Amino acid sequence: MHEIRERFRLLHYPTLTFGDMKSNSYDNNLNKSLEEVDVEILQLIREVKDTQKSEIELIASENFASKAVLEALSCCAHGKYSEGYPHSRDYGGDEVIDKIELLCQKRALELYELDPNKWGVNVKVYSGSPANFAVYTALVGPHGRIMGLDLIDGGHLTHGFMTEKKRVSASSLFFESMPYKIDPITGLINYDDLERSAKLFKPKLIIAGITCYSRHLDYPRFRAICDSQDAILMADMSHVSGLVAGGQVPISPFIFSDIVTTTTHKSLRGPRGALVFYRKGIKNIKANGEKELYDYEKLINEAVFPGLQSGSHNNVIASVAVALKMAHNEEFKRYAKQIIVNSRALCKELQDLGYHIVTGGTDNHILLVNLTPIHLTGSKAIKILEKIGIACSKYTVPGDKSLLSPSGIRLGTPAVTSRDMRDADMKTVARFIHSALTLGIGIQKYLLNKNPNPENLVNLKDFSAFVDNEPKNEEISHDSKIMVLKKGIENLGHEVKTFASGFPLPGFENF
Ligand code: DSN
Repeated sequence: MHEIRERFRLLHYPTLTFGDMKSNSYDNNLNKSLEEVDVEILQLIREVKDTQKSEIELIASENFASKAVLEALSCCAHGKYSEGYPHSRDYGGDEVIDKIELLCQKRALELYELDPNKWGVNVKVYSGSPANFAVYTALVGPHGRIMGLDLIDGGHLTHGFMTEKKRVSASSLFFESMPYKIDPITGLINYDDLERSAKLFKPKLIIAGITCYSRHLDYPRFRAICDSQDAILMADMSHVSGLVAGGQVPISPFIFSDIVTTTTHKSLRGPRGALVFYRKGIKNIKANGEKELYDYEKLINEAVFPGLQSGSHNNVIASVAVALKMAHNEEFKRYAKQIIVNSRALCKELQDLGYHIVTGGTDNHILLVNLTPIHLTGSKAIKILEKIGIACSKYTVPGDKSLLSPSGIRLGTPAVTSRDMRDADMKTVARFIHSALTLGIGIQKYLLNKNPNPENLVNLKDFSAFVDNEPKNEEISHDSKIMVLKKGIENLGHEVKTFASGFPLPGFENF
């Protein structure tokens, strides 16, 4: 190798050393590491990693991707353009990209045990929101009607969310949406109500999907309602796709749905991406023997490209393929099972500590804690939890009137399970949550005593200021109540950090 380079130098640049030749190129930075090129960003990335190591991650939609998934994600395929589909590209040089995309499709179908004659999959949508939008674009059409679980009741933004005053999501702006609801007492989806509304609204498509709902969905019931209105059933299994892959749901959404969308980065533990599965082949054989075929494949693929996207993210497709392979084995099944064991253990411990869990329990990776009885808002709860090193999201509970002031917190176990936390650890986590919320109540009481008001209200700004920095040190040392609360936050923060740092974190060592 060295000899060849030397001959090349003598032939073309006899007066330069090889080092000179390199330094004469346009850009000498192209093979330098991030450490050499951009310490500022590297430092921030390391801070993200340090936080991940030392905190307890209970955001239900998050997870930690494996090292192999992350390696594929940062691979050279990222720079390739590949408009079109395998064997039908607008650009030359995509032969290998075709292989990656086809392999990803094959693995997606195999993982969910789908017959390639009956199901197809589009693997190039960028993420969950565009995946759902692509389906509506393909199958519902402009101003066609869709129905999804209301956001305030645990549905997703892209399932048609709008308020009384504003069509917030593009899925309600370009399509006509009507929500279905949960029962305000039980917290369970009111299927009878959905059936009645569907009869009146006559949607073209109904979405069976959740972002904050802790129970299995009744897919057979969704199917029956869709059939009664000749509607398409689309399952958005983004939150539970890892549980479906790991065989941890009683009924797979594929059995009853026409379309299944999913993100790939939640319980499935892949990179940020999405998949759109669609039925294909024979839909029905008519009385006269004529075969009616599904027409989803062409419509969906055309909606994705060229309808909504140009090039694909080929590194992501490669990385999704790795995640799908890693989800197709016994280890992943054990992982998926443990997610639910952990979720139930966390739920039980919180219930034993006196907390009210919406629906009375959980079937999946999510639990929704109703904080109304302890008079602490979801916003204040996530603030104090964040301060002591527990990340989770605020969420509305049955009875809440506004999305802006939710009375609950949503907890999820995919990420902590990827860190090898077990049911016994969930007891410790529940006790940390309890201690933090108790501190939150104490802070609220203290602030209220200091500034009494007829509404008995402490605003989030004052609460956060107390948690983060105020009062100042001099004030603290003169007020024993403040000292107890501040010391409590500090000690709990140390405990959480020591606990969390003891668990492994998937991915690269420091990155
Ligand atoms: N917003 C995400 C979640 O947390 O569930 C889904 O897009």
